[in-house]
Amino acid sequence: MDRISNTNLKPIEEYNVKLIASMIGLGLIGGAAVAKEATAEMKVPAMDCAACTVVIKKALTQTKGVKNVDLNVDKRTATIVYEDTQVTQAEIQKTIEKAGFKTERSN
Ligand SMILES: [Cu+2]
Repeated sequence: MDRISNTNLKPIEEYNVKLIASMIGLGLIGGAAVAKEATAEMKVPAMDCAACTVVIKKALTQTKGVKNVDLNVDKRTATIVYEDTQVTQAEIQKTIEKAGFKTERSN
């Protein structure tokens, strides 16, 4: 019984190694080394208190491809780091606007 499962296991292990290798090749795994990161900077004039930032941050962190959200209430700016293979700056701005805040691109 042990013998049979051992011989059955080997091709699966080999397959997994090949699969992982091809995933690295495709850039599906491997993290920052292969991912293309971009930064979107914008003004959010109506973002004037902590409650606003909570709403905006929640909307953005639920957006695929968004890696980091930095909101500055005093300056009314938003700096978002994202993977440009998964989302665009225009989509990020649309997300913020859907949450109720107009945006002005500043980069
Ligand atoms: Cu507010």
